[in-house]
Amino acid sequence: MSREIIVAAAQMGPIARHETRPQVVVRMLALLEKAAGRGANLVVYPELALTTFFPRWFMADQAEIDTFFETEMPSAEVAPLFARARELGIAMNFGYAEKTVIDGVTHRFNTAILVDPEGNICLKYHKIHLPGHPEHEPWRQFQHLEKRYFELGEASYSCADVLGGRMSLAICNDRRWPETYREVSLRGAEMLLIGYNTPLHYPLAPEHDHLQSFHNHLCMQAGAYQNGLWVVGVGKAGIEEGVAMLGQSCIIAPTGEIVALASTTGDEVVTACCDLDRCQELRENIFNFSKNRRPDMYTMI
Ligand code: CDT
Repeated sequence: MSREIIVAAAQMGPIARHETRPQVVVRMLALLEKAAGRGANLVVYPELALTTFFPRWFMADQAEIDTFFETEMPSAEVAPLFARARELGIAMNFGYAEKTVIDGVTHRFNTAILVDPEGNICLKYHKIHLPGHPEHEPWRQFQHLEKRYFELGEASYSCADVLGGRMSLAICNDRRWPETYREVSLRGAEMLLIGYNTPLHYPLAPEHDHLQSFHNHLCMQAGAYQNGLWVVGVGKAGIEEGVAMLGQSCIIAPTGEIVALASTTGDEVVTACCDLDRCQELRENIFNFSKNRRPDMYTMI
C-alpha cells in the first residue's frame, strides 16, 4: 500500500455569529469539492469549524451558550458533509463544541474528530490545554472564555490507523506545548492534525501581537522536526466579529519544512503530497529515538 497521501488544509475565513450551521456546511462542502479536485485523501478544517469563535463573548444564559454546541455528530445539519466526504472517499478532521451526557452528567468539550473515508468517526479528542479565563474580564477588548464554557479534556492523546498511516489530533493551544508532539509521536503518530482559532491580539502580552504568526509556525515546525512527524495546522482566519484571527494554515514535513502555506485570510485550500515513510528519516536516522533517547535523564517530566 502506498504511504503517500494527499492532504488538504481547508482554512476558513470568518464565520459571523448569525451564520447558521447549514450555511457553514455549504462553505465546508465547497472546500471539500476543491480538495477533491486536487486529489485529496484527507481534508483538515479548523477548531470550532461549525460556528463563530463564541468564547470571545461573555454569556450568562446557558441556553444561549448551548446554541453553539452539538449534541450529536453528525447532526442532521452536518450530515450532508459526512455523506459527500464518504461518497468521495475522503477522510476529514474538524472541530466543534460538544455537549454530551455521560452517566447522567452533562459535559461540554472543545472537541475534534477524525472521520475515516467510510464516514465513521474513528478518533475523538477533547482539548487538553484550554487557554483563557473563566470569569468575565470587561477590561479586555474581547473575552477568551474557553475555561468557562468547556471542561478540560481528561483522556490523553490517542491515535487511529487511517489511510495507511497513524493519525492523531490536537486543538489550537495544544500546539504550543512540546508534550503534545512528544506524546503522540511516542504513541506512533505519523501525522498530527491541529485546528486553531488564534486572535492576533493577546490582551495579557500585547507586545507579542506581532509574533503570532512566527510563534504559530515556530511551535508546529519544531514539533514536527523534533518528533519526526507530519503536522497539519489549520486556522479560522480574517476579521471575525471585529476580531482579527490568524490564518497561515500550513502543512509541515517531518523535517520541519513548510510544504504548503495558505496565502489569504479567507476560505482557502492548500494541498501537499505527504509521504508518511519520511517520518523514519528523523525517527530512525537523524535522531534514532530508540537508540538515543534518554528517558532516565528526563526526570522532571
Ligand atoms: N483557541 C485557542 O486555543 N487559542 C489560543 C489563544 C491563546 S490566547 C488566550 C491559541 O493558543 O492560539
